[in-house]
Amino acid sequence: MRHDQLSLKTSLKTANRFLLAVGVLLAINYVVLSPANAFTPESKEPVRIILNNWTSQIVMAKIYGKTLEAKGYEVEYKELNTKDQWARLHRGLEHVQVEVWEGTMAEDLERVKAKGQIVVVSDHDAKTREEWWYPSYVEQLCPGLPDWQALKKCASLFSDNSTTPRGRYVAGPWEKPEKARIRALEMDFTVRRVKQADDLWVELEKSYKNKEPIVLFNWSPNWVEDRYDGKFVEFPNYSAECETNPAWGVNPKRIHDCGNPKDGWLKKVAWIKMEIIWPCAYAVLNDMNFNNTMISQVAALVDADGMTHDQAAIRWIDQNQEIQNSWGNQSCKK
Ligand code: TMO
Repeated sequence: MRHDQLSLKTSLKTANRFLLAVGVLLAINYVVLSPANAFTPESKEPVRIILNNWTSQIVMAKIYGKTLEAKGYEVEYKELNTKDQWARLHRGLEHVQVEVWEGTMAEDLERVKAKGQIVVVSDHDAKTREEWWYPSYVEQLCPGLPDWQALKKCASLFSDNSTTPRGRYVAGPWEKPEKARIRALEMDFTVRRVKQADDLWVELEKSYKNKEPIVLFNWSPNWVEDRYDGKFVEFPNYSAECETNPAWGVNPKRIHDCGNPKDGWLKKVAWIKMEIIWPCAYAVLNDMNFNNTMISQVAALVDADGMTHDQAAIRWIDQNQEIQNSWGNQSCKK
C-alpha cells in the first residue's frame, strides 16, 4: 500500500516535471516562432498615436497601439483635442488618428488634407451621427419631437437658472457651429458647453433620474444608445451647401440652417510618410475596421462597466484574436 502510494507520488512528480518542461518548450517556441514576433519593425522610430477625448477613440487607439507593440514596434501616445491634432499631424509630430468623425471634423480634415501632408488611410464600416439628442420621456413634455420645430416651440421648457427664459443646450467640448445654427434657425436656446465628455453623461443622468427635460450633444455609435432610450432631434437635412450658401435652406440670410450628416463617415487618418516608414503598421491601420456595434461595445466597457481604457483594449483584443490577426497580413510578413 505504502509502496504503491509512494510510486504514485513519484510518477505524478515525474508527470508534473514533464508537463512543466513541455510548457516551457511551448513558451519558448511561442516567443521565438509565433508569427507576431517573427516580424521585425521597419523602423525603431516610435509610431505616435493621437488620443482624443471620447471613449471609443481612446480605446481604439490603444487597440491599435497594442497590436503594433505585439509586432515589436515602439508606440507613443499623445493626448490632443480635435482642434490641436491637425497641425501636429501635418508636421509629422504625430502619425495616426484612428477615429475622425464627419460631423465634428470634416471641415478641418478637408483644409489640412489640401496641404498634402495628411492622408486618409481608409474608412471604418461604421456610419456616424453627431447631433442634439434627448431621452424619450421628453417627447411627452414636448409633443412633436423629434422635429426641430417642436423643440423650437418648447425652448423654455429646457431652461435652467442661468439660461432662463431661453432653453439650455448642453454641448460637448468639441468646437461646433452650434451657436450659428441656433441663430440661423432662430431658436431660443443658449449653449452650455461641458469641459469633458463625461460631464455630458453626468448631466444626462441628473435629468434622467427626475425625468426632467434635457437636450444635449450625443453621437452614434456610442454606449448611450445601449443603456438609455432616446432620440436625435431632426433638423433640416444636412447639405454641404448649407454651410457655405446663405440662400440655401429655411433661412435665406444665414448659413448653418441644417442638421449634421445622418449617415456620416468615420475615417482613419495618417501622416503622409507613415506608409513609407512603417508599411506594416500602415497596413494594420488600413485593415482595422470597426462597425457600429463594435464601437458602442468598446465604449460601454469603459463608460458603463467602469474599465480603464487599457483594460477595455486588452479585453477587446482577447476576445477578437481572429480579427486582430487578420490586420496587415501581407505587409507584415517578413
Ligand atoms: C467626436 N464625437 C464622436 C465626440 O462627436
